[in-house]
Order: sequence, then structure tokens, then C-alpha cells
Amino acid sequence: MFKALLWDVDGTLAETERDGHRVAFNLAFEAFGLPWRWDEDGYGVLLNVTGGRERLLHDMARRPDAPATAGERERLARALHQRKNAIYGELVRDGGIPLREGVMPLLRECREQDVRLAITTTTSRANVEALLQAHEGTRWRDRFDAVVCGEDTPRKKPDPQAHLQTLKALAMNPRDALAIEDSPPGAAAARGAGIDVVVTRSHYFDAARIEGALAIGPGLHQRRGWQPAAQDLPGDTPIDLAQLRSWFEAARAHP
Ligand code: XBP
Ligand code: MG
Repeated sequence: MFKALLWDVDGTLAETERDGHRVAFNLAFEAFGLPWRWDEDGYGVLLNVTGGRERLLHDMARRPDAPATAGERERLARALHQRKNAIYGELVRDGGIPLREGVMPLLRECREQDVRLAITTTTSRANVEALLQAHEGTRWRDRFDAVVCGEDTPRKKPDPQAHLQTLKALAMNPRDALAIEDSPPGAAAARGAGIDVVVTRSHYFDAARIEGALAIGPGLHQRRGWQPAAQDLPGDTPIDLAQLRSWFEAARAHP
């Protein structure tokens, strides 16, 4: 049975992208006097590039009004990204981004049943701190056995670096862990590290093709709509540890 649950942050713990990061990027553009704006749909396409700074550089590469040299673009991306993260932190601290339904009860159950908890994300540490402090309090860090963030992982998801580093921090074998992700790059990263993954689809990935997951569904708050089907309980019963264990066991029994 798995001994640790590795949580992705953006899209999995909370719907941070559309109403958090995207809004903060646009406010940073405005603060820098730039006419650039990322609309809701276009941002979904940009999410194929993981990492906020990397996303900015990717977008600048196709803009005629972006700085001409690679060095200038790099400097601007760094400055914009820093400002974006500061704005994002304020949005989160003001209570603007709730945790997704079903997340808190599952975290609580893991703690009660001695399943180790880790954060495995390629987002910046300051963003993780802001979100978890807002929802788990100032001592949030003591409540996780490992926290791996973007600064620790120059190679962003779908590269397995973040998951491999988490396993190292936990001194754990990939077969003893289970990851929760919301996106194709996240699921690919977990699989690349040899870790089984359950996918709780987020806003931008509600119809995305996602390969190799133990189970995929619309959110931890309900049993309706999961593939393979969740145990036969009322549809609005949340996904709990017993359900995750049952998917995990089934995959071991029929590899
Ligand atoms: C999601 C990302 C991040 C966020 C923005 O990573 O790709 O880049 O969009 O955060 P994950 P930063 O799902 O692994 O949490 O600006 O800090 O990169
Ligand atoms: Mg994610």
C-alpha cells in the first residue's frame, strides 16, 4: 500500500491558474506599462509551457513588441515574474483562492492514518507558501514531510525531476508513493518517476487527453464521473483514502 501522497499545487490543491496566476500576470504587465494581456482561453494554451518565467519567455518569442535580444527578454521575464508572484501572494493572502473541495478532508485523513504528505510542484516557493499559509496557518510547513518547489527543479514538469526529488527527500521507493495531479504534464512527470498517479481534472484540463493514470475524475469532492468507477457510494461522497487504496491495489493486482 502507498505510504506517501505527493500533491501537486496549481490546479490540484486549488484552481490557481485562471483567477490567480493569470490575473496576477496581467496586473504585472499593467504595472510595467505593457499592453500585453492574457485572456482566459489563451492562457489555457499557454499552460502547455510549465513555469511562469518560462511561459513569459515563450510568449515574448512571438511578440513583435517584445525586447529584441535574448538577454533583454530574460531580464524582463525575471522582473515580470517577480512582480507577478508578489501580486499573486497578495491575492491568495486576501483569501481570493479557496482550496478545491475534497482536498482538506483527504489531507486530514492522511494525517490521521500516518500517510506521509509531500508537496511536489514546479511553481515558485513563495506561491506555495502564500497558498498553504492562507489555508493551513503559519505552521503549515510542519504539516508536510517534504516540499519540493520550482526553485529546486530547474527542469519543470513533465520532466520527473520534482517527483524524483520528493522521493529522495522522503527516502522512499516510487512504488510506495502515489501522486495527485490535474494536468497532462503533471501526470507525465509522476509516471516518468515511476510513481502511480490519480488525476483530479482542473478547469483548464477538463477534457485534456491524459495517459497512464490509475484513475481520472472531475474532482476529489465527488465519486461521480471517475474512471475507473469509484466504489458504489452516493455520487456526492468525496474520494477518500480507502478509494485511493482500492485503485492502487487494483493496479497492483492487474498491472
Ligand atoms: C504549474 C505551473 C506554474 C504556474 C505558475 O505548476 O506551471 O508555472 O502556472 O507558477 P504545478 P510560477 O502544477 O507543478 O504546481 O509562476 O511560480 O511558475
Ligand atoms: Mg498542476
